[in-house]
This record gives sequence, structure tokens and C-alpha cells, in this order.
Amino acid sequence: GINFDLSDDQQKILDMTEKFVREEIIPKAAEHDRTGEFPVDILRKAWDLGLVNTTIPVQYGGSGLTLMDRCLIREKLSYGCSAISLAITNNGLGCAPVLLFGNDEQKKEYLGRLTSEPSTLCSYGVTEPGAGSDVAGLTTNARQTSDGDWILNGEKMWITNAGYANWYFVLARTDPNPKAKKSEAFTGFIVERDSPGLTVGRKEWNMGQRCSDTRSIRFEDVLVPKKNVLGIPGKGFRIAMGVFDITRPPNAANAVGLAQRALDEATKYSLERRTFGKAIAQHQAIQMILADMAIGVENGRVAYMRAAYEQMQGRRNTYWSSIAKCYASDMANQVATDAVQIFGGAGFNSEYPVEKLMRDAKIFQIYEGTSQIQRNIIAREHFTNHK
Ligand code: CO8
Ligand code: FAD
Repeated sequence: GINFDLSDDQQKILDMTEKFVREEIIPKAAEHDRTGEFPVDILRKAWDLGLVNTTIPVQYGGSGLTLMDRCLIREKLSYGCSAISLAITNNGLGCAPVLLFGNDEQKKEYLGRLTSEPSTLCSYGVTEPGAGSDVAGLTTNARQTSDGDWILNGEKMWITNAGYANWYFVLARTDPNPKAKKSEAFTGFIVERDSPGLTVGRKEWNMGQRCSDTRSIRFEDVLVPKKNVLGIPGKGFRIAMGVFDITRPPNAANAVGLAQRALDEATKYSLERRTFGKAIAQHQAIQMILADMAIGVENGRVAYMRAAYEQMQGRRNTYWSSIAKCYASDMANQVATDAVQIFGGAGFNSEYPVEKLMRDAKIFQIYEGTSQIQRNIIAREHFTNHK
């Protein structure tokens, strides 16, 4: 049946995560936001606690947690700071192609590296300067040599943790025929960071989540050995898309964590700030804003839980993942904006916490598929199910 109670094990992990967030993330988040400095020390502590590679099965050295567990942890981490959370948890996305589609050798080597060498990171490289939403429009290409290895050329853009990653998942076009089916024209590769011909760009300075690491990657005649092809050559589009079913629910949980923080900060402030002889929390107009914020947070949480639950039942959860991702991202933006409103002038000021939350929230509507793309997917799945 349906059950929202946490198991003892889940409660233990969440208590541990909450303590870590309280002691290691919250006190340092504002400074990392100001400087943009990548949270190397926090990442190392998170790695020691087993919070970095939660998706990786125990047999490859990871924590082997369920999608539900991972979502619950993500919410807590992003409550502390969604940028630091992204730095810590982006391996979940980077290694998902290997986890879902890699062979045993690839898993041992590339998942094993993440779990055996402290703070080792990987990235997911699909987006390019000319193609983000339209994945099939990417132009990075790979051609096969007579030995069966591959030569990679092109450029990726906006790649999270690219500057710190040890290896990358890279999607490239391998069938130059523009009429080739999308499901047969692309191949997924594991590419070593120290490959000759590979260069990583400068850190991009973004509006929010500023200490997370976003960079371009250039490939100039990069040799990729044939053993680093993921799955069957030509079938990479499905790999790139398939991973989102397990990565969008945790991303929705990130947005819920940020929104819960905005609600808590706004509630606390509303009880302290007085106007017209009473706490602003006693003005009904403020109570209504807080009530709407609470509705959003609670529904966002249920949405990611449903998406995780469907996956854990072994059912394709694309529809639920996009609903959770879309709803939670839009909701977090509304809730963070409302928190700024409740803080009044102080909300617009960087000495107070909610201005950062509003800047950090924006990216949820853009990365891992924009809110428009999520709606496209939901509509596609809706009509497919309707048939
Ligand atoms: N599973 C399996 N197969 C799939 C799936 C899926 N989920 N989706 C599509 N396919 C298959 C289709 O069946 C189809 O097969 P065939 O060619 O045999 O008919 C083929 O793939 C092509 O499908 P479509 O025709 O639907 O493809 P479109 O070109 O219309 O594009 C989308 C579909 C949905 C628009 C797709 O391009 C998309 O998802 N775009 C958004 C891209 C995106 O999300 N990028 C995110 C990059 S990663 C990122 O941002 C990381 C952020 C930082 C980390 C945050 C974590 C905390
Ligand atoms: P475009 O695709 O050019 O879209 C522009 C606008 O048009 C958007 O509003 C979009 O919603 C809208 N639009 C586009 N097509 C349609 C349509 N068919 N219908 C309706 N509206 C449409 N990518 C990775 O591969 N790996 C990463 O690790 C990664 N990390 C990121 C980190 C950050 C901080 C950022 C900013 C981006 C990251 N990305 C990453 C890229 C991200 O996924 C893309 O930016 C995103 O998918 C949108 O692509 P785009 O920027 O090219 O926008």
C-alpha cells in the first residue's frame, strides 16, 4: 500500500545528512556564493560520509541507495545550499550512463574510480553551444578508425563539474547522414579527462549556484578507445535520454529543498518583523502567501516521491519524472520570489538569505531540460498513454 513513513535506515541517513548540512554547508554557503570557490573541503567530507556516490551499487563501492533515498538526501542537501549540493551530487548524473548502460568492465573501472579515489568526479556532456534542448541538433562527432577506435571532434558547453572531473560521458554524432534516425545516429562515449586534444574552458560566472563548476570542453582529434563505447554504437540517444528518468526526480527534490528553506526563512522573519503594531505574520495577506508557499512545497515533495516510487516498481517513470521536475522547478521559483517579498527591502539585500535562494532557483527551470521541454515530454507521454 501507500506509505509516507520513513524506515529506520532512511531516518538514520537523513539525520546524518541534516547534521552535515547544519554543520558543514549552511555556515559556509554564503561565502562560497560570494567567492564562487568550488567547495573542495565540503566535497571531501561528503565523500567520506558516502553522500557523493549514492547511486553506485555496493559491489562497485557506492552506497547503493534507492531512488527514493537519493531524493530525500538531495532535498536535505539543497536545503543547505543547492550549489554545494550540485557539486556533491552531480556524479549521480555523470555516472548514470555507465550505471545503466555500461558493461561490467566499464563499471568496475569508471564507477570504481569514483568510489575508491576520494572526491573523484565525472560529468555528463551532452549540451553544446548550438544545441541544448534540441539534443539531436548536436554536432560533436566521432568517426571510427580502421582499428575500431574513435576520433572525437567538437565542443560541449555548460558542463557541470567539468573542471574537476576525471572522466566524462560524451554524446557524439556517429552517423553523418542528416536523415539517419535519432535513435541510430548518436553514440555515447566515456572520455578520459587527460586525453590528448581535450581542453576544458574557464569557469563560467552564473547568476546563481555560483560555486558550482560550469565549463566548456573542446575535443580536437581526441582518440577514444573502442572499449569506451557505451552500449551499442549508434544507440547513444537512448542512453542520453534514458538517464533522465533517474536523475530528474532528485533534481526535483533539490528544488523542493530550496523551496522549503525559503518557506522556513520567510516564516521565521514574518514572526520577527513588526509593522502597524504587530508581527507581519499576523497580517492575513502574509499568511496567505505563506500558505501558498506551503502548498507548493508539499506538492513538490509528493511529486518527486511519486516519480521515485514508479521507478522503484520497475515501471518507466518518464511522465512522472518530468511532472516532478517541471512542477518543483516552477514552484521553487515562485516560493523563492515570495520569500523575497515577505522580507521586503531586506529580501533584496545580499546580507539576508533569500536573495541567494531566488538567484539559485532560476537554474532549476533551465538545466536537465527546461520547463518548456518538460511540458513537451509530459504532453508526449500523455497522448501516448491516451491511445
Ligand atoms: N527513454 C528511451 N528512449 C527515449 C526516451 C527515453 N526517456 N526519450 C526519447 N527516446 C527515444 C524515442 O523513442 C525516439 O526513438 P526513435 O528514433 O527510434 O523513434 C528517439 O529517442 C528520439 O526521440 P524524440 O523524437 O522524442 O526526440 P526529440 O528530438 O523530439 O527530442 C527531447 C526529445 C525530449 C526534446 C530531448 O531532446 C530532451 O530531453 N531535451 C532536453 C535536453 C536536456 O534535458 N538536457 C539536459 C542536459 S544535462 C544538464 O542540464 C545537467 C544539469 C546539472 C545537473 C543537475 C543535477 C542536480
Ligand atoms: P535552448 O535549447 O536554446 O532554449 C532556449 C529557450 O527556448 C528556452 O526557454 C527553451 O525552453 C525554449 N525552447 C527550446 N525548444 C523549445 C521547444 N521545442 N518548445 C518550446 N520551447 C522551446 N548540460 C549538460 O549536458 N551537462 C551538464 O552538466 C549541464 N550543466 C548545466 C549547468 C548550468 C549552470 C547550465 C546553465 C546549463 C547546464 N547544462 C548542462 C545545459 C542545460 O541542460 C541547457 O542549458 C538546457 O537544456 C537548455 O538548452 P539551451 O541553453 O541550449 O537553451
